[in-house]
Amino acid sequence: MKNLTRRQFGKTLATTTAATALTTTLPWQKALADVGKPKLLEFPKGFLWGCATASYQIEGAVAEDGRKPSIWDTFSHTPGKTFQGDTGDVADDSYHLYKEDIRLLKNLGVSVYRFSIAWPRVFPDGSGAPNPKGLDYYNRVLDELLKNNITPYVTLFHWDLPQALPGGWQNRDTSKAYADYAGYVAKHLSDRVSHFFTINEFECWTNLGYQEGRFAPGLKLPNAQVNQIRHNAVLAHGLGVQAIRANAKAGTQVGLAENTKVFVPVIENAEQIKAAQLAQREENAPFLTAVLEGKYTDGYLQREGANAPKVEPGDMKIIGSPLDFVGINSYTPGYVEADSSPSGYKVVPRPTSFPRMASANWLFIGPEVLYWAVRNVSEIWNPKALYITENGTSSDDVLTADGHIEDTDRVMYVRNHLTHLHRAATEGYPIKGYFLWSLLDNFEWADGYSKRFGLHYVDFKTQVRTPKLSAQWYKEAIAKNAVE
Ligand code: GBH
Repeated sequence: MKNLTRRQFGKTLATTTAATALTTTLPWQKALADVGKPKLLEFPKGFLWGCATASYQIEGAVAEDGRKPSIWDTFSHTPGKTFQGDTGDVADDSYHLYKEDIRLLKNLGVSVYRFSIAWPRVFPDGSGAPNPKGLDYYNRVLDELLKNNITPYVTLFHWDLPQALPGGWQNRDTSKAYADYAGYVAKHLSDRVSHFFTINEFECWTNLGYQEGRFAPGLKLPNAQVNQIRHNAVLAHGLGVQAIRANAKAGTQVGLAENTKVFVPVIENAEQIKAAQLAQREENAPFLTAVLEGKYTDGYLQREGANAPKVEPGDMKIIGSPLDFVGINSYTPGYVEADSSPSGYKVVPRPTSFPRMASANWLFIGPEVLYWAVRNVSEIWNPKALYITENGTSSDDVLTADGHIEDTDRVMYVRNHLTHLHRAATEGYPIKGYFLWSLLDNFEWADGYSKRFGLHYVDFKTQVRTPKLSAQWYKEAIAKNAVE
């Protein structure tokens, strides 16, 4: 009776009569015992499990060892910009507690850790003279990670732009300053760092920082100017790739971490999959598409018309500099369906009833997003390697009287997403690893400390870290290299 298919199981059930003696084990009971066995979804051997964080969200120590302000220091200190005026002045104090944080990583059993370097520690004025004490901190972090057999994956820009740079990202010179900074870091750290991410989430900080004004520097610029900033951003990426290659040890891998909009076909058939991939390319035109193709799509240039960015000769070639891998930050899906418009697709608005995490109104739940992220990007652009560089959820975590955090919602969210990532991994797409956002509760940008994304609960008064249920769950998944 072993290994019944569902159909056979149903038939067996239907033909089992009440006359069967109740003292013997019924066929369906045997079948059920089989059905109930855990089925491990094993990831390919060597799949990399990790966690991610970012400098301004965890470090604190904003005025120590020569660091000068970033635009996030200025913004968070401006009344009314962040939840209850929260700032990153102290955050998780990981600047001092990094050894403890690396112990947490070690205890989880991760093999990789993605963290970011604060540009204003290394070049306090953005350009000009480097500050050796700034890099010293990252040297300490790297040495501690390597001592613990954890491979560092380093992001060079996770939004903390040095305040001193004249004109910020509105100024094309900032792209050049970024490249100098990236080359300098690569030169000094590539003996121990083999993977660099140029820039984290173009779309997020350009839209929210320069168009909607909800992130630093809090501007609400017209679209033509924002498009120019978007262009400066991808140009910085391309110049950064070249500077890293020119300065780093041979074999250093370079990529980016982008929260590309991911489109899930409404029905998994050829026509709808094609529509999802058309949308994937077109709706990400200013960022991932430009970077991976070295051109802006005709559709983007037409849509933007007179507002399209001014492109100087040679820019697009720089922007399209070849990459070693693509990192995707993915939290929530979009849906499209095929239609007869010239684009061939229509973005489907979500019904108001679409489920989302109760902790955040932007966290729509569609775990299949991880499968389609990997598949769409692979089939459109054929990158050499892919990583999920962020995925996770906030949760209304409560510390119980006996010191536990039972974040079953985070466990559910992560498990379901990994189930779909497993599909991509076993279908042969070049997905190499997964970084959970985040190791710790931290400064969640405009939401301050009101949103908790960590596997570890942080008491921001005492800096005590407590592993949540999700940390225990993740640790077990990593040990098994599998989800159930
Ligand atoms: C990532 O952004 C970031 O890389 C990371 O730093 C961050 O902590 C993490 O995700 C979690 O947010 O309610 O309309 O104000 C992901 C994209 C952009 C999603 C900002 C939330 C605010 C939505 N995030 N967005 S809103």
